[in-house]
Amino acid sequence: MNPFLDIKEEVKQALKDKRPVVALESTIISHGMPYPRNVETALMVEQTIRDNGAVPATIAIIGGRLKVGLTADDLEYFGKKGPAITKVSRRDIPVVVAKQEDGATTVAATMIIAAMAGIKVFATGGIGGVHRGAEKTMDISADLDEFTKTPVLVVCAGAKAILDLNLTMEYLETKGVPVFAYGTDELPAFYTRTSGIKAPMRADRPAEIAEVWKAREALEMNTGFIVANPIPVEYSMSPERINRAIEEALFEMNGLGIRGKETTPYLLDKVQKITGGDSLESNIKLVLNNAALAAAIAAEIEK
Ligand code: PSU
Ligand code: MN
Repeated sequence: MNPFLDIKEEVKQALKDKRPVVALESTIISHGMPYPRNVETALMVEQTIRDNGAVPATIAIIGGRLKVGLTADDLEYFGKKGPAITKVSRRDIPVVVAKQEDGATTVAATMIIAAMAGIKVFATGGIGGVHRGAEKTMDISADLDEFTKTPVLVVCAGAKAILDLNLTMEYLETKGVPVFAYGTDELPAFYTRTSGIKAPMRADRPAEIAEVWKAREALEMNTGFIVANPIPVEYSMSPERINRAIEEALFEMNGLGIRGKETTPYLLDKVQKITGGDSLESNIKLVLNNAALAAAIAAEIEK
């Protein structure tokens, strides 16, 4: 066992008994939503996973320890401290561990720690991707490369339109990452159910995805999977409205010269402000929807 890992007793027991466990990230809490909705959401997501028969394991770094399973006090701490906590992706893990600091883990970093603990399934809202204008900026999230080397299945609601979805899909194809659209032929785009982009693969039941996962295991391929689960119709937003907000946020960001790891948190916050919080409501609902599907897939994998 990795000497830096601290797995919560409940999670440890579930893994030992081969019961379903679902990992959750902490950057979505600190950098993805405002306080106190971020903490409320984190608690609701954990409850949704329990209601669907799995054990939740929110992942973060506290005092340099890799924590798998947080307490309600930990969630409050991360939510309240917000963007003052270091956002940790793959490259940052050894630095934060060496300095014994706190870190909020992105999708990439959460996948790494989940895999160390033996957790196979992870639920979130949106993953990072290839940013618009990446042919000049080369801004491609480290999340995408993580799927080439870390075998964790991530349930998300597609990628946000702050990204270039076509380039993101091309990149994932090149890298050999399976992407399933759940119950649809089209790639969902986070706030909206449609994107105009045909999904490479479609799955209609958790058992279908679990079967492909088991084939991957048998083949000993260290590839992660992406399951893109469309936002429920009743919470989806108008594409015109959300795209206008995104255009405005991108314009302001370019004017400010924001780069690197700051771009995604800046855009998420700006879009929430421009839409007067409506996008936040949709965001919360889609995360809960993803948590339920992730629990169902985790249960099928352990069957
Ligand atoms: N997209 C969202 N919400 C989020 C994120 C992305 O819709 O909260 C967060 C996730 O933690 C993701 C990270 O892993 O942003 C990606 O950051 P970057 O683009 O800097 O890799
Ligand atoms: Mn980036």
